[in-house]
Amino acid sequence: RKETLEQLALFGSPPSFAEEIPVGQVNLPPWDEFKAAFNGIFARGHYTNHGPLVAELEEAVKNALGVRHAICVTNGTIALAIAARALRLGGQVIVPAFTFPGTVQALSWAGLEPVFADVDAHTHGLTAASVAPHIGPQTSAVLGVHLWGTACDPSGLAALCDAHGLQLFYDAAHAFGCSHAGQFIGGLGRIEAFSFHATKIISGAEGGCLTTNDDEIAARARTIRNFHQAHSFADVGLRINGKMSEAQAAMALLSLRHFDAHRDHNRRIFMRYRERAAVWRGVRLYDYPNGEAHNYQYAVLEVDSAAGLSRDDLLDLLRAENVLARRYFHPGVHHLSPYAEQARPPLLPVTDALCRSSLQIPLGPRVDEGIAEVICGLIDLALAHADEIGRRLQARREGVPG
Ligand code: T4K
Repeated sequence: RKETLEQLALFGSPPSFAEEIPVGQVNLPPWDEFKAAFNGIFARGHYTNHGPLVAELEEAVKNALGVRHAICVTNGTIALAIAARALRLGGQVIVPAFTFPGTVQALSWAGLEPVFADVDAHTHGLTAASVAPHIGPQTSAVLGVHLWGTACDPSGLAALCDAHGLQLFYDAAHAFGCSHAGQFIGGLGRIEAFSFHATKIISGAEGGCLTTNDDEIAARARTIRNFHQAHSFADVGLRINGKMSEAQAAMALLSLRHFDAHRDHNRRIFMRYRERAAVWRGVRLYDYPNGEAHNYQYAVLEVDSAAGLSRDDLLDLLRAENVLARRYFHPGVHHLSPYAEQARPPLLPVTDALCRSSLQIPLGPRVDEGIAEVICGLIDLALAHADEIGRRLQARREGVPG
């Protein structure tokens, strides 16, 4: 445990960790189970195009989340683009900019115009109040993001969308195993899109899944995911190759089998962070809704001016120690190409503030209590000497020795 400024790697001492501790750590299944699953794929010689493991995964997701339909696809971004086409949207869709670029890019690939709305400072998601001013004659839908697994104002947005005749759908990339009002996320809005990327609680290395309780929308999504005429369940027009492979399904099934253990581990580490964060001045740990199920996959800090040092100073300090914290999400999608080139840039003060203040710290199978304790100790040290660290880093940036 480091006690003084001179012990910090930022100022020349060896890092706290010899190996890098990343965010987005992969939940790998036991090797034997992985081998057995892949032996099965090799024995069957069925690698893709609606194999038995994809069917098994769809069944398992339906049962786990309590939804009528699960449609597995190749990744979360394609899932969103397929969802938008299955809803037959046109014109503009209201979406947050405080999200991963894939959320918004999916809309563009579906031929839609994203319109950015601000998010709530506490939940980090859209609200009915933040969306309402952006509704216009071209608006066809609202795409909410359950960021960090927190449900995105489902009742407020549903009421608003009903009142204006808009479709509501969700990016649930972060939200597998998280609930809202006691129900698992998966059946909210018209359709929801999960990601099974390596960094997610359920991992197929790459992968994604659509869930809905609407039979017609499910039939359209199932048809759009496959460009082959033989797999037609609805009249959809343009289609794409969005099929999930057997290899992806095998990994995702194993991930699902071990979900409870991964979630419990995450929760233990998250609770350690929460306990330690309670006394931090100017650094808030994003907390999850009380009384709901959660996957505890993300530990997100917000660094404000009371901390005495900036988010980027804390980031530099941690990274020097091989704690590979990340600025998720920075910059906001509205500042990224091609959206930054809009004639009238949107005003999103809460989003811009969050992009400046938020920092994701490591959580996952490679973080045990000891590692979490060292990370918290580094933050304690940073806060105790915030002024001096800020001064030294500023001097370094300006090329002044010391
Ligand atoms: N909506 C939301 C809200 C999302 O967060 C995402 C994806 C999507 C939609 C789209 O879903 P997908 O189309 O991806 O299914 C990563 C992921 O690639 C991306 O899936 C994820 N969100 C996003 C938050 O993070 P990068 O470019 O920042 O990933 P990368 O490669 O820098 O990895 C992050 C960290 O994870 C690394 O520090 C190390 C660790 N890692 C990563 C990979 C790929 C591993 O330990 N092993 C690995 O194999 O986007």
